Formats: sequence, structure tokens, C-alpha cells
Amino acid sequence: RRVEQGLSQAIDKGELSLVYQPIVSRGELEVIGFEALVRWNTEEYGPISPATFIPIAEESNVIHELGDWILDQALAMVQRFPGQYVSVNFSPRQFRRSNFVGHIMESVQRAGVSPGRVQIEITETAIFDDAERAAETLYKLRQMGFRIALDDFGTGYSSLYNIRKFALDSLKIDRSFIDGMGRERESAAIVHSIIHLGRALGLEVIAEGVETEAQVQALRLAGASHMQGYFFSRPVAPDLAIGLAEQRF
Ligand code: G
Ligand code: G
Ligand code: MN
Ligand code: NA
Repeated sequence: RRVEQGLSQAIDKGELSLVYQPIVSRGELEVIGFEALVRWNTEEYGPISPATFIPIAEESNVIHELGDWILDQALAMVQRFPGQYVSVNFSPRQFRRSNFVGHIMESVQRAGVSPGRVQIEITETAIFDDAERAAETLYKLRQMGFRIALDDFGTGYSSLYNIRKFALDSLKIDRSFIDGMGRERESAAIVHSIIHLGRALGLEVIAEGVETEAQVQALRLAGASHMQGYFFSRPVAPDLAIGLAEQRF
């Protein structure tokens, strides 16, 4: 309750900000996009993690106010990048909002941003509860030129059979599997399977949570399309992100 009220005021008080983490291509290790991640620095308690406040916002309509603010910030930012896309996280409730497609289209038009510069990140939970409706929403978004990524892939309960029905551009392998890759055969096997699945379905596969050189080498060999993680950069403030945009890693 307190968090919910605090969030509603946080925007006006200027306590929210976005940080950006580069997504790097496998071959040349060029920055092809940035994931936008929200941060909340409260006057009273200091920083609160989105892992804490997003689920609370998600329980009420505050998520819409918050989500609109995040999208507008990210759309203003992408115009400062020399060509990269911005990847924005949408929670299940945002995705299921009535007229989500019209709403997001209006935002990009108002900002003067081409939909091709925007990647929409959604989780399996958002699309599998009402698969038919979700499939239609994704189809429309993709028709308009948005990129669609399925986030935290492998942790949800997606049926592999259903994946092909959704208009997707990429699968993001959850970082727990990347983390386990060097230690457990099971994690490595899962990473390889997701990469093969993605390829077979004509999707890009983005590995998240890449922290070591050894993981970079293993993922390149395995054929991941793109990588993201602390090895390249932590999520950083806008001005620092601009500085990273033309960097090779
Ligand atoms: O950035 P960090 O690793 O602290 O994020 C923790 C969780 O919060 C992750 O699951 C991430 O997807 C989620 N998150 C971060 N920023 C946003 C955002 O702007 N919108 C939504 N819906 N979730 C976000
Ligand atoms: O759920 P989602 O994938 O959107 O969340 C991304 C989260 O992962 C962000 O909170 C971000 O700060 C975090 N993150 C990004 N790169 C790394 C990494 O290399 N290691 C770890 N542990 N977390 C990371
Ligand atoms: Mn994400
Ligand atoms: Na993720």
C-alpha cells in the first residue's frame, strides 16, 4: 500500500530513472541495442529494486502510469542512440491492457520514433495465460514493425509447441542458465537446446547475464545471436550509454 502510493508520487518527485544495458552482437561484438531498466531511488529508504516494486505496481493500475512513463523515457532516449534499438520490459498486466497495441503505437508516433527501433520484452506468463489473444496482439505489433522478445526464456511454462504460433523476433535465455553453464551439464544442455530451437524457428537468441570471457566463448561456439551482461557492461545512466554505443568489446 505504502509502496503503491509512493510509486504514484515517485514520478512527480523525480525519484525514478532508467538505466541502459548494451546488447552485443556475437560476431563483431558491436552494440546492436540497449535494454532499458527502471530504477527507483526513494527519499526515505534509498534505492528499491524493480524486482520488489514492479510486482507491487502490477497489482494495481499504477503499473500503467509507471509503464507509460518508462516507455516515454525510453522513446526519448532511443533518438539519441546512433542506430541501436531500445528494448523495453512490459509486465503481463500492461500487455493485457485493452488496446495495448493502439496505446503503444500512439506513444511511438507522438515521440516520432520508428517502431523498428523498439523491442518489446514480454515474459512467458504474459502470453500463455490467454494464448489466442496474445498471439493476435503480437501479430499486430509485429505488423507495425516492432521487434518482439520473449524474456527470461526457459523459466516459465511455455509449451514449445505453442512458441511457433507467436510472432517473435527473439528468445532471451534466462541468466540462470548462463550462470550454470560452466558448472552443470544440465544448464549447458538447456542453453544449447534453446539456441537450436531458436534457430530452427528462425528466431534470434539473446543470452542474458553473461559475466565471463569463458561464457562469451562458449556462447559464440554454441551459436547464440547476441549477448548481454556484466562482462560487457552493467546497466548505465543515459550519458554513459551513449558513450558505449559505438564501442567494440
Ligand atoms: O534491473 P534489475 O535486474 O534489477 O531488474 C529486476 C527485475 O525487474 C527484472 O525482472 C526486470 O525485468 C524487471 N524490470 C526492470 N525494469 C523494468 C521495467 O522498466 N519494466 C518492467 N515491467 N520490469 C522491469
Ligand atoms: O528479467 P530481466 O531479464 O528483464 O532482468 C534483467 C536483470 O538482469 C536486470 O536487473 C539487470 O540488472 C540484471 N543483469 C543484467 N546483466 C547481468 C549479469 O551479467 N549478471 C547478473 N547477475 N545480473 C544481470
Ligand atoms: Mn528483460
Ligand atoms: Na530476462
